[in-house]
Amino acid sequence: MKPTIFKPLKFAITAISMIAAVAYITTSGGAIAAATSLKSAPSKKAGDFGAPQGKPVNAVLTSPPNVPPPTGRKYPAKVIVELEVVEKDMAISEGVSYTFWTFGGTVPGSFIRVRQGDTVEFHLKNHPSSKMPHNIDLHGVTGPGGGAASSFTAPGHKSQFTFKALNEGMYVYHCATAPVGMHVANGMYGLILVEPPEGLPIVDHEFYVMQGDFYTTGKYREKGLQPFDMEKAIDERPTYVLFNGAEGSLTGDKALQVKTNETVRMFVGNGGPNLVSSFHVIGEIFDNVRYEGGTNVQHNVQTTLIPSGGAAIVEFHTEVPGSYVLVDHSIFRAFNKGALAIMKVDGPDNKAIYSGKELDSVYVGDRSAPNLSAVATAAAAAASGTLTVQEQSAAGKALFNGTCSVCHQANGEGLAGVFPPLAKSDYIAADPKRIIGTVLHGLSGKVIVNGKEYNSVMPPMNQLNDDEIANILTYVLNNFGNVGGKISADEVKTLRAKPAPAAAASH
Ligand code: HEC
Ligand SMILES: [Cu+2]
Repeated sequence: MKPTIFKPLKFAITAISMIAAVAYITTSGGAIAAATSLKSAPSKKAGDFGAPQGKPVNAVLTSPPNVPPPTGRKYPAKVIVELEVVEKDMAISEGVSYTFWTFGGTVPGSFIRVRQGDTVEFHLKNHPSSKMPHNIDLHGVTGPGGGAASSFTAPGHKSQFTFKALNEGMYVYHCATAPVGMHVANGMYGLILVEPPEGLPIVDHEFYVMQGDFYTTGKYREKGLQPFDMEKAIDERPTYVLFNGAEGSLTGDKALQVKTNETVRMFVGNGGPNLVSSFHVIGEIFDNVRYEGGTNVQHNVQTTLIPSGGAAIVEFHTEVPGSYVLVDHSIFRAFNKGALAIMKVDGPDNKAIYSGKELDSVYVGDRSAPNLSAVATAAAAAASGTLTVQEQSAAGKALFNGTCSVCHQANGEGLAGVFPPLAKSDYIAADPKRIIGTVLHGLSGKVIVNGKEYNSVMPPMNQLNDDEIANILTYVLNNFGNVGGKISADEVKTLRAKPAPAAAASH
């Protein structure tokens, strides 16, 4: 955040210039009904700024997390939007794929940016390979169905309709073909920004982030192609809650990149279909939030609520370098369902504002690894029955670093007197297979590792699935000077099915 002292002044100026801009357009365009506009002041009303001027413009569409450049126009134009629906399999998590239905090939769909008063000629195409018909309802459209009735498009067809962008704001669009919930759950939503006539203030970075909840028949991170689960969707029990359509879509190599002392604007949408988002950036405070995508601005916000089928524009200034974690602060969604993204801020330390050392793994878990491609490789190999010890170890390393290293440390040395070493552990050597139980059921009471006594508690880690435990333990066995060997997902599965031993259950 920025020193508060500058804000009221800056905003007063912005507000005055906005009013001035509206006044200018009103008199020059002459199309706003004066009586209603005065009554509804200070908020701006819907405005029809007259017939489109100049040559028609082709809208620039971008894939998330990118945002098209400002329109930069001072007059209303005819804007042509071409959007294609594509149904395709994409990764929803490492080693997990899902058949998404998309606007423009991505989840969320392409970002559309127009200016208030523009006349938008909308072309919706449905790729010939699609199995379903689709349409589009844009919340920025004034008219029945928001365009849905005019845009019903069978596979291999296209349709066209035209609307005037009367209200400025940040709007969601989505498919509204029956069963509507299923189309939305499969990723059919995106954002359309209707800029105010004077445009938005210039910032250093603009990003496009959109949350959605997903319902698969398999469990969280269960590998392979996962079908949609209608029953879970109706019960509102998502398997995944995600930013930009995939776990890891904005982490590791794909994290958002900014520098210190920059201004950042995020257009944050929520496609739902079911959940309301408590959008928060760990370690930042929003200087400005245009909540619900509307015209009012709220300052100094920690967490902003984004309804399903709604959006917000958040702005902040970067001071301290490090990793900032975007979450849905309904926090199990972040750490157990995937609603987690990272913004990397590069630049010199700023000890006056924050002194601390960076501890990525505390918040980020396995997402602090640059990427988890080894996990995807291992999943593919497991599916084809050719999983090697090396592949298991490589996948296990990424997961170990996010899960076990918090206590046992990345080098497996542990912490004297608190967390026993996994390195050269005689406890492991004595019975390598029993560590499956250690991870599944936890461990408590007295244990002696390499001649030193520990009497502490390791919590059960049974939120990890069979693959993950097998790979982590294979990594442990083949590293840190341990005995070697291999643990298979089947061995984990077999033990998981048995009741937990009494000793671990009562600690
Ligand atoms: C919250 C801290 C914590 C985490 C996370 C954790 N452990 Fe432990 N672990 C412990 C403690 C504490 C003990 C000793 C328990 C006791 O004193 O009875 C232990 C014991 C062990 C042991 C047996 C003793 C030894 O050193 O050989 C193994 C094996 C082990 N952990 C593996 C793992 C693996 C693999 C993971 C990740 C899946 C993991 N642990 C995650 C705290 C943790
Ligand atoms: Cu659809």
